[in-house]
Amino acid sequence: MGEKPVPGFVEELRREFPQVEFREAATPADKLREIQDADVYYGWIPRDVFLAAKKLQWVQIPGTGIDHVLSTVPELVDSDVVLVNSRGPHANPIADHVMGMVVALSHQFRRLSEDQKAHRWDGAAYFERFLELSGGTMGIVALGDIGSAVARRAVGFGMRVLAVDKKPVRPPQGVEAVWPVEKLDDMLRQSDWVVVTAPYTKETKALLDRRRIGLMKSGAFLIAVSRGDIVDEAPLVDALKSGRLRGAGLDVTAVEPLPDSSPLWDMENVIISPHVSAYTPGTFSGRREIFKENLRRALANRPFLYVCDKKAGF
Ligand code: OXD
Repeated sequence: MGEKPVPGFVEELRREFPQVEFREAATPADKLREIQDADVYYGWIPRDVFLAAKKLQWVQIPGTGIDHVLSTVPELVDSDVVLVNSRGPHANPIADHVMGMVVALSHQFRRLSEDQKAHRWDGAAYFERFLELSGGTMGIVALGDIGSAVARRAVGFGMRVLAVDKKPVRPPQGVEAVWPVEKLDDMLRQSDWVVVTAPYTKETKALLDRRRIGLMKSGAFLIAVSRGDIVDEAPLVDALKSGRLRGAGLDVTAVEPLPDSSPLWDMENVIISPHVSAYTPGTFSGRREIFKENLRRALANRPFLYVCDKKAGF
């Protein structure tokens, strides 16, 4: 969800859109002042700023998940203000991160890295310890832009790919089936790898609860890259501790930063990354390009890219 200040972006916008007036608002006071007569807001809009707006027509957030902005600015949902996200450029890097975790877990990169630190060359310790991905089944929870990018990669690795999605989706090339969410239990029973890419909404809150984690195949892995609250962490920890689940890759956790007291930090079969899976230069520049494209579209009265369904929450 992070965004870093980009020196020169406002000047770039001014050069490219001389007919538009841009105001940079860095501090909370600047934002409250400048929003009064602004038509557009680019960034993570705070509630008091949204409420102070008089003419606001659209807000573009420089990220994918809209759960945070909808929960902190509930008035946005029923307003006429259009909410746009910047999801496109996130999909490929997040999918790369997923496959990185999959390979790192199946080939024990954490343990290899410990050996490297200790200058230990012990090939025999790894006899028959790695897992082949080809022939395994990956089940993807939500086949949106990110889920589809993961699916393409998993198909390339020779995996059987299943998915569930809230909307009817025609299975992309190589994907065996895209089921409605009602068939999630079946998908969990069949998957060696479960990858959570769904947005966080009322319906996905703790979707992977104790019962569903209990349905996962013995020896399966779980990867989560969208929102931590979709997975109930206590049963996940239990399943990982008992060895029923073989491992997990978590770029997102229920509480972020993951509290120091969480047992997940010290589990050898868990890889944690601090909600950074999308952080390539292309993601950051891509977000800004989408904003520019939407400005062009607004000026030409054409439909925006990546309009969100505020009621559905994604
Ligand atoms: C997002 C994120 O953009 O999780 O939603 O980073």
